[in-house]
Amino acid sequence: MLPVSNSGAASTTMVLGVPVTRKLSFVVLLLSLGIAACEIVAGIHDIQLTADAADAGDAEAPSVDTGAPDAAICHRGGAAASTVCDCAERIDSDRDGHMACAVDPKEVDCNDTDPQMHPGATESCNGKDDDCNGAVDDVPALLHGSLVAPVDAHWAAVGNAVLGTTNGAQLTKDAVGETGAVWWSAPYRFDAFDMTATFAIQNKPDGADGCAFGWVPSLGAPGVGSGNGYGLGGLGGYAVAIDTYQNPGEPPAPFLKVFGGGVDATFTIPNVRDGRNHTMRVTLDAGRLNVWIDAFKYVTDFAMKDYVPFTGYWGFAAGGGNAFEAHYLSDMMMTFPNGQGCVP
Ligand SMILES: [Ca+2]
Ligand SMILES: [Ca+2]
Ligand SMILES: [Ca+2]
Ligand SMILES: [Ca+2]
Repeated sequence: MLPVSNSGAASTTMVLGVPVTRKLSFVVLLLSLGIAACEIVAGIHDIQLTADAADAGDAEAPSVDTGAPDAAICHRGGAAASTVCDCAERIDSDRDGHMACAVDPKEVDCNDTDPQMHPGATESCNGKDDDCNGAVDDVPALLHGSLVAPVDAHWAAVGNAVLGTTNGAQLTKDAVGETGAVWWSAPYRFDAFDMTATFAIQNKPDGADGCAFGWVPSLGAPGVGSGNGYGLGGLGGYAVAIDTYQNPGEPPAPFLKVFGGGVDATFTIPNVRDGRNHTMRVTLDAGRLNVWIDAFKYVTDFAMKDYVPFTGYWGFAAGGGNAFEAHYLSDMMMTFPNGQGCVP
């Protein structure tokens, strides 16, 4: 074994005929020669996270820790390791302050050759797991595009819906048998979301059938269902609807309806069929639904029975039949707070 000082103090040593003025440089030299530094400093020195005074003014890498050795089980690459980190793994090669192996799994550098990737980094849409949390491009998504001209290119109108009017989208006209919807034309995973829509329903007491925010697994073809489902009929998935037609056993119209899967529930709300703008906010998290109308909460932690997150599309639809009315959507915004990926 080669001689080495463990004091941490600067010293001059001859190694393989080369004068090494500092222990740091000595270890670096050994590493560069392919000699495991642990052989020399086993149980005594770890690799340091940041430059120390001895590093001042040079660009040595990797750097060396003169502190106490690690003894705990470490983690590497996001998985628990069965052994302590070996010496080579305790090198902060890219000098971003994190190593490829660490006791705390949250501190593991998932790419020790990329200084932009490390725990605590900001995730961005670049195909990399910047923050080393195990998910690539898990960027919280805020989706908000104009429904008035110029209309955001993400919006797709189907059925009788018309985008880009002065009030946004007109989903149905005051005419028999109209159905229409607007969809954000990119798929997202519906595990948790926070959606707010601004809608208006024609002031027509004998109108029908209503409008709905829907999140569905597929838009199908032509991407809009029958009027007998607020423009969502046949698409599956889930919806929160303003129902404007009172069938037997239902609350006075308009009322709130939550349906899809094994869920079918109604809730009483104030009259929003008055030709004015109203807001609907819907949040879903861990299979629990909350709904606000005009900032008042009418559905609180409603359990969506057997809800399983799925990937699909979200939008706002409306429909009528032999009874009918006009429906409008002037604004709609969706947030996926848990990180859903980049906006396509
Ligand atoms: Ca690193
Ligand atoms: Ca890194
Ligand atoms: Ca990530
Ligand atoms: Ca990324």
